[in-house]
Amino acid sequence: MIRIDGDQLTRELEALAGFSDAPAPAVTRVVFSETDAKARAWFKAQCAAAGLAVREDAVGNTFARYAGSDSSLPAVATGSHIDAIPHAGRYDGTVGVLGGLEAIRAIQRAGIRPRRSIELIQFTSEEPTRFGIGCLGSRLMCGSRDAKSGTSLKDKEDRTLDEVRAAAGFAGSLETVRLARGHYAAFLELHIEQGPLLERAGIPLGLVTAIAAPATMRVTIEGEGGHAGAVLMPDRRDAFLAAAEIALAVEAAAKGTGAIDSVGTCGLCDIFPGAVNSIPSRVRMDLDIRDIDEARREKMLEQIARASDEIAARRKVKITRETLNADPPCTCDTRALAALRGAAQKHDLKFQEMVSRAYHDSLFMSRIAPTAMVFIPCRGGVSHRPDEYASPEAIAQGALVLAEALAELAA
Ligand code: HGY
Ligand code: MN
Ligand code: MN
Repeated sequence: MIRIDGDQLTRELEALAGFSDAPAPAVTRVVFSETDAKARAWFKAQCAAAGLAVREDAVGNTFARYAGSDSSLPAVATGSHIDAIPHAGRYDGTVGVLGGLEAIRAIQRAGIRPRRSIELIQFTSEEPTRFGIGCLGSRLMCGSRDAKSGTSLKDKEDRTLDEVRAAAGFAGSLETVRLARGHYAAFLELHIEQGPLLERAGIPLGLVTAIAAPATMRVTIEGEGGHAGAVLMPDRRDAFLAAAEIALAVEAAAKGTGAIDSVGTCGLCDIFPGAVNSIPSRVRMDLDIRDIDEARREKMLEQIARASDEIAARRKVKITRETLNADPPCTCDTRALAALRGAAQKHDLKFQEMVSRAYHDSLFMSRIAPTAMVFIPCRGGVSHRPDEYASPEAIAQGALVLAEALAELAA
């Protein structure tokens, strides 16, 4: 009988939340920071204590394997991320990593020796915070990005991914991160919903059937700086005011599709030179545009591009656009979903099928393995905020369903 040790899982989530560059209850844990290194070391020790074989690849994806009886068979995998955006919560990603660890331990405690190995993965840099693109570890794993990322991706200090990962102790060619389709027999990810639907419906589990298509557009606006008091308004080419109109164009594009699944915002806006009494001469803004329908998302991007060209001409500023990522959505695998559904039914747990509006490493793992996700409710649907919260019983239920599904797929 598979049983989850909810108390240990809660203690481990608390311990992991302690590795943070922001005061509790917020969590900030940016990839390859000192704090991230400490959290990684702690996590690897927890996996070793469970008797798992631990390895890391060239970009810091961490793999902890419970050996099955037939090592020639592709393993079944589960996992998520432990990096956290600034001033985030303590459950995004970590529930899937530590819930996956507890699921494996519960399978071990039940005396189950699966035929297929079960591998827990902690993906590097699921959040776009440091290198501007999300799911870096799983993108390199599935081939959505290649080794050129090592030099093309840079952080705010203009340090390349290769420099930063080497300083964090991860060497070797990024080519070696790539895993072939078929490397895993299936991939499952447990995650908080990061939305309000499960809590509103009073349903403890969500079976994710599809994951929305994310895109990030970087817009750079060059106007003319100057003294905020001395330059008269007719003579100004204020880069931030052009950026403000672009941000409103993002909202208009998302609201204009008529579909509730179209969303967009500007989450990053750097103003140069950044002094209250200096007219912004340059602005860099990153736009986050998503939809579960890829064609509709593309139309939003086109509309925003046209709007920014009109704004540039009217305000006599120079605007350049770069698409950092524009990924297709994914649909989850029916067999992997069936394993999760069977696990929920085995324990009389109600569930609803739903799409994920957040992206996850599953979006990329689905390119190389049959993939599905299981969601648990989070209070008020809040996430990416210090007041993000999932109850111990919801987390334990998610880990139980994950454990049963893993055991079934690995049998
Ligand atoms: O932004 C996302 O969807 C994910 O939480 N990184
Ligand atoms: Mn997140
Ligand atoms: Mn996440």
